[in-house]
Amino acid sequence: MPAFSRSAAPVAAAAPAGVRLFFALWPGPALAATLASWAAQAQAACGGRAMRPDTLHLTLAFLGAVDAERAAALVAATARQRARPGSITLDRYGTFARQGIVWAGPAEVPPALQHTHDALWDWLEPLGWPRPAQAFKPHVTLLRRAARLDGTPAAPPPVQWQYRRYVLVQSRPREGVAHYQVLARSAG
Ligand code: 2AM
Repeated sequence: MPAFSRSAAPVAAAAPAGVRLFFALWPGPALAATLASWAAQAQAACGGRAMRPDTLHLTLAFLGAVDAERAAALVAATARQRARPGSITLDRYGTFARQGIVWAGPAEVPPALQHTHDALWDWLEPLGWPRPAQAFKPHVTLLRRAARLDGTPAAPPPVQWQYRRYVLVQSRPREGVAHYQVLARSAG
């Protein structure tokens, strides 16, 4: 069965005051379990801290801190947005050296995913969130604070991620560990 994008946490009624938000694709449990095994394999070679299976995701748009009123408006409006459904081939590991991140991602950005990202920013930009200057680099962070980035192993055999919705997520860092709550889902 294909692993459709699905939230790991219940949808909350509204966002509390001053929240840190981002839009993401969220894997279903089967894909999250596969990616967790990738994280364990990568951790054995690179060290660092593996993301918990229920926190694995692919960020489409990071908004940073958002006040309660705008957050509530976003929660309501997200349910009226639509992703362009598509499939992502996760087939490689990459690193962000400065943050000690090891990630999994596609060798090439699928056009439907690029379109979903661009359409999301077409919506967000007029609302006041600046579109990132850098190109979209879709990735699922597997490890943080990895020490041995030059020892990154080859990725396991590719997996397909079929998605049809994205989610608006609140991030609550606690003691250096991210806790995420899905606040809203796009129409599907
Ligand atoms: P990362 O996994 O590459 O660190 C929640 O923090 C999500 O938003 C994570 O996926 C994280 O990406 C991303 N994120 C955090 N800060 C960001 C920033 N300043 N710009 C873009 N994405 C960011």
